Amino acid sequence: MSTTLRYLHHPASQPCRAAHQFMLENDIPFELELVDITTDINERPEFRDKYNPTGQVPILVDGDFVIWESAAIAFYLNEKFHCPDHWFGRDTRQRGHIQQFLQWYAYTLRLGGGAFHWTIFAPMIYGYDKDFSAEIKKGRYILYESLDLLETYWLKDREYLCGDEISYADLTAHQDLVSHDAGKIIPDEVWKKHPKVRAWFDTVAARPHAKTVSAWQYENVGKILNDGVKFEFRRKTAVLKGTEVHSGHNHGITYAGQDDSYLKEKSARGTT
Ligand SMILES: N[C@@H](CCC(=O)N[C@@H](CS)C(=O)NCC(=O)O)C(=O)O
Repeated sequence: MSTTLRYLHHPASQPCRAAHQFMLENDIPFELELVDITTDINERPEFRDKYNPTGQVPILVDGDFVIWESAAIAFYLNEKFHCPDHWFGRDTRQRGHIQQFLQWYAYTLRLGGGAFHWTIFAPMIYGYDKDFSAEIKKGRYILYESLDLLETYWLKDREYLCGDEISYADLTAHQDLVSHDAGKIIPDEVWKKHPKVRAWFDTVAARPHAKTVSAWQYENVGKILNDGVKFEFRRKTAVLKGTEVHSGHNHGITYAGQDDSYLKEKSARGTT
């Protein structure tokens, strides 16, 4: 018996957009269900018990099977629907390479999303009188480091991140940069120093489904930046967990990038 797939998501979420785009690109039938993460609905015990103990989206419900983590969702669907091999790799090496990217991404580019979150959404969650400069600095540091590696390693001699064809790695990384692009987090001079990343970003952005899933982000972040629109967040917790700066929690050990030295050094070298 076939069941209708339910995809629980929010369009402001980079991982949600990536798996969403994967489903659209592969004509996978599903029903879209909005989880309003501007409220605390996803933090409630009943939501966590039923769907995801971390409370995060995206979540895929396939009958009595529930799976979360965007890359795992796409991987599951890739197998279930026998999608073209290029998405998760045609051979052992390419499959390994794509997994390598996804794991690298999770602790680099993804956490660099803090630069966006703490600049654009955090004031609406915690108040405009709060100082998020430490979080933003940390996010930018990780983001710029990630951009450097995208430029000099992942895209060094190929059109896409893991080869000459698009893979899930491209969808996930692209959607992270969509948020930065919409939030004008990456200055023009930094884009200019990463021409391969820029060309790759534009190539992936030109895919019709990229536009479909990114439209909400560009439109609404545009309203925040250009028209001073403020969204009401009925929650007082970070939407991008893992990107907060907890100065007292690391026994006073400073993390690289806590001061401006990295950013200054990079701009002195002309690399950011
Ligand atoms: N590693 C996860 C990250 C998911 C994630 O960060 N989701 C965020 C939105 S971008 C979320 O649900 N935030 C709401 C919350 O944490 O309460 C994935 O790839 O699915």
